[in-house]
Amino acid sequence: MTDHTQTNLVTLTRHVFETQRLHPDASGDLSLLLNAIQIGCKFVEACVRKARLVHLVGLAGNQNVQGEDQKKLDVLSNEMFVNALKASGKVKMMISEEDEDAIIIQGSQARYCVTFDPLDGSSNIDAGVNVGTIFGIFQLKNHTQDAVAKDILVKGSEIKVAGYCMYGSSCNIVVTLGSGRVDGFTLDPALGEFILTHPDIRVPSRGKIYSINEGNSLYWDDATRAYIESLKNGPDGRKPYSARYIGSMVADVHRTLLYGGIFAYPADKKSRKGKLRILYESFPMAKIMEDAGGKAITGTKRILDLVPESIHDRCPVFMGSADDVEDALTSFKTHDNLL
Ligand code: P6P
Repeated sequence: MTDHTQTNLVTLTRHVFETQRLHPDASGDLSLLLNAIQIGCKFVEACVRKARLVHLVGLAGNQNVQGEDQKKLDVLSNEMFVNALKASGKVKMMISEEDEDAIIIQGSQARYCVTFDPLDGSSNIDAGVNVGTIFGIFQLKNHTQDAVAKDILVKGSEIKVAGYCMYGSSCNIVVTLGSGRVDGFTLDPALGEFILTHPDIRVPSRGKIYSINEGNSLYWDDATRAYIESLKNGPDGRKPYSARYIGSMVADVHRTLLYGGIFAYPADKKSRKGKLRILYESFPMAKIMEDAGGKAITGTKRILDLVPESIHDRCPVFMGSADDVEDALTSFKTHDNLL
């Protein structure tokens, strides 16, 4: 009987070190930073997995900067990532969805700012729906003095590393280390390691799925409404697209990345800049989508060309298969839309 046990495992840690070795001038700081992020993801995975058993689910009695009720897991996840990143010694500033102000490490000579949403989609936790952590890593230009929040108000294309961890039936990290490729890793609980399972992910050039909250259609502008209608009626003589919407960005983007199609959270009359936050949702996901061969726009411009006005600034999002996003852009040019 042939033993199929894998003995040459590519773990995320090995993948990061092998990528680092491609850059002789690399300091190794990013590798240590990514190790801290891995620790945070493993902790959150363990908490999400046992949430119902230890009554972690349910409101923590606080509200975050977005005015949303914080769930216990939000609070725990945020604390874990902040502590792990601080302990790495490689972070100068952090921007978290759960903290109103930038978290600045006084006196740090580190070069990196990490933007993250520690538990995106957390309103779905009680229903056992997939939730996730989204992160981006930026190299700060000023790394001699203490950082200030405005140091991270830079163009999205400055992002160096982008990734997410999805907590569901399995725990998956999808990451681009800035070399133009996206790889997926699955946590092996027995080893406590993320193992390469989805090498060099490429998003299909066109899909058959559209993903948007149609409950907001009353507030959409004509451009969004016309484009979505075109998908429902069968664009250019093709079969109508199927609708899939989970309401957890990590889950909706992960499906779009693997299956193709388009995910959208547009600006509308209720949310004039859309809902998704630029620094720790739109930028990281746009970087991943582009490095996997897809596209990501606000409706009129490339998301990675944006410069946020504040650390919790928002933007409209249309991202996914290149041909689908191009079709959306063409459709929008024939209608006036909000942004
Ligand atoms: P809606 C979760 O709160 C989140 O920020 C994203 O994960 C998700 O894509 C979006 O909001 C869902 O928003 O308004 O459709 O429930």
